Amino acid sequence: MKKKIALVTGITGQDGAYMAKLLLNYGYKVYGAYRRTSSFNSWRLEELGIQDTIELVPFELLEKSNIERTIKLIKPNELYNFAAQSFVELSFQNPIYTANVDAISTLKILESIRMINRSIKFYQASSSEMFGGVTDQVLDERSKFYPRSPYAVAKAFGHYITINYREAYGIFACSGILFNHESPLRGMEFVTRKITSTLAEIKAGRKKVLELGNYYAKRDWGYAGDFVEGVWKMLQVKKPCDYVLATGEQHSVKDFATYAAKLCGFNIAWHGKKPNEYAVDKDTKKIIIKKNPRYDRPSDVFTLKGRANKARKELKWSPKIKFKDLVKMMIEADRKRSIIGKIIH
Ligand code: NDP
Ligand code: GDR
Repeated sequence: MKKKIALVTGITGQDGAYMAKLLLNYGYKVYGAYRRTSSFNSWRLEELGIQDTIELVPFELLEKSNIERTIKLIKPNELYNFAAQSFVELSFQNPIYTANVDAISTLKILESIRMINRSIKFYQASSSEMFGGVTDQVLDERSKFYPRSPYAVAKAFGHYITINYREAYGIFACSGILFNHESPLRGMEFVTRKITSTLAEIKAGRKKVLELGNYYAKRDWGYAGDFVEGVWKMLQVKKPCDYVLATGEQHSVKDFATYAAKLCGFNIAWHGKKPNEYAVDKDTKKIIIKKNPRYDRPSDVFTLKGRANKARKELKWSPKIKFKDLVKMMIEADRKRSIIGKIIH
């Protein structure tokens, strides 16, 4: 039987790498779309051992002609669009760039599919950040959006244009509203990986202190490996639809850091008053976690918790890895890396 062909954008990122691995396991021919820069960022593909089994294709979201050429050349059955400027904090500094990459480029891909081949199935990586300021409820597909960053506003455009191309042109297009998902392959700028990598480096004696912004932000953190399974399932249903993927469990940044410190072998105690609490290592009496307002956002999202009932029912999807196992997995990976002096930046 002819292999199904998948085009995965954002192949050098966390989700692109896990998605590619899953698709290879399911017998797909996988093309990984990466953007050409002066140095190719391949560490995640190497960690998963798939750098030689996927076909890499240069791909720049800002170039419509590049998108069209790639789709014509590869003729994918399924296109997973993970590529994005995905760091919320950076979107406050580069809002126009973020809008171009995260909003307009989604439209460019959809428009290319419309012009070239409407039978290509399309997945758009939407985000729980679109709910943003909605603080009083557990969130699902019916909840209102209240984006609180240029990133979230751009993602809301991507979400709605995906629905519009499905309804207007009959394209099999799904928008996955994914809550935060993490892993040892998470980028260092995101708070979970920043915590696990910095604590590992403090333990190894190469760093002194972990500086964070808003400790009290709460997130529904799941495992990226579980979430890409749900994404794949979205493109296998009969009728395209939008789905929330979430664990339904919520923890604060402070909870994450406290548990990670414990697993890293620190015996910490919190002192001081909100919002400037700090954590002292009781064995060395040194401060190892403290507040730095530099990491506060102009408008933050304080709480996010999702309900993935629709995905559970229709996709038979449920997350397997629990919060504590996720933190453990990330700490263990960063401890290993820091011992051999190879924390990846
Ligand atoms: P990453 O930041 O790890 O990966 C982003 C990818 O996009 C990288 O491969 C990056 O390439 C690529 N990229 C960035 N700009 C461009 C461009 N102009 N042209 C082509 N490629 C580009 O993100 P994640 O893997 O964590 O997330 C995947 C997607 O899911 C993103 O769209 C994100 O917004 C969304 N999302 C993520 C969630 C999460 O918790 N992880 C939750 C909800 C949504 P390079 O390596 O060169 O920088
Ligand atoms: P988020 O993830 O903004 O939810 O976006 P991030 O890990 O960056 O922040 C989560 C929360 O932690 C607070 N925080 C800090 N964040 C960072 N990065 N660094 C710090 O030092 C720090 N201190 C406290 C933040 O203020 C925030 O409230 C992620 C990305 O993957 C998006 O692409 C995705 O869409 C959403 O998750 C769902």
